[in-house]
Amino acid sequence: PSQTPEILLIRQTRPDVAGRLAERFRLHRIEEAPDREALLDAVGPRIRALAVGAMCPVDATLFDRLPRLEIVASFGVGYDTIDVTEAARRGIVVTHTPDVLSDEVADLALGLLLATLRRIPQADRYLRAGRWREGSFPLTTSLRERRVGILGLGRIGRAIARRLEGFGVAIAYHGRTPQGDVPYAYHDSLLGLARAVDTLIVAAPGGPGTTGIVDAGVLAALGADGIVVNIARGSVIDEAALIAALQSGTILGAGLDVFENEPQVPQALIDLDQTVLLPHVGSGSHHTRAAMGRLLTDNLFSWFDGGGPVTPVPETPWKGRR
Ligand code: 8YV
Repeated sequence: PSQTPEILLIRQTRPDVAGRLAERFRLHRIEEAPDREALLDAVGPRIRALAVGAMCPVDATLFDRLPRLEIVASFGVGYDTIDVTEAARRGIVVTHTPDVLSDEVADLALGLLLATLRRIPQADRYLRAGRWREGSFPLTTSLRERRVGILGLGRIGRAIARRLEGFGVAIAYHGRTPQGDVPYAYHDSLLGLARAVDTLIVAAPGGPGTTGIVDAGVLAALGADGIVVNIARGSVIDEAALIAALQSGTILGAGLDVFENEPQVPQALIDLDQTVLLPHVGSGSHHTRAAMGRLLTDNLFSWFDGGGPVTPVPETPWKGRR
């Protein structure tokens, strides 16, 4: 067997990532294989690392085909599509790309919040349609005097909160544990937070613990001026309940960068005038995607240099084995 570690790329198409990895490793690309099963049969037993792209499913069925797998390096901070419990059970380390995208996603969250409140895309469409000559664009709701709740005060939630401080609004949050080092009001239940605010920004990780937690009751508690912004995972919001709440006027509007079944977006959300919808672009700048790519490759280089992973997920801490 060759000494060069062999890496399987799944949904990982960035040329800079593949280029840097190819300097040191032997790469196999699953999407380029005419027959995925045949590729797994042929090279699966030699694969020591996976480099995976956005929202890539990685589970026991795949691990079964990769008996020498040591590490999964994922592109993105969220890893709800990776079975980290199973990885931990098998001694496989999973890495992600935290921190390098927090400011970018937080910037986008504020942009989406303002776009939703002040109807910036709708105003742009109004101008382009030549309607300004007919009269002024209708007045909108405002960020002024709003109380903003953040669901999930992790790295990205904190970056959002820091930006909101500059806007002079009241900030509260809900998460599993109160954070000692922030001046924002903590609510020990999501429903309690929703009752206390009129604007909810979702920044919680996806996965089984958060599926559908923004439900009909939470939405109703925001009230008729309620605005929901989601830059996290579509699964955190009960999308059918959100559509119903928007259609009935239970809440006022929603700004969404993520959806339950991407890239499918329910026609009902598209048909609504009070939604701003983005195609999962939170981290999508040249600057930040390049930084994410560097961190992914740094993890693999460090691992095969014997230095351990740079940014392992907490579920698969490195214990200095290998
Ligand atoms: C995706 C994201 O990884 O980091 C995350 O959790 O959702 C995004 O940054 C991105 O879409 C990858 O292409």
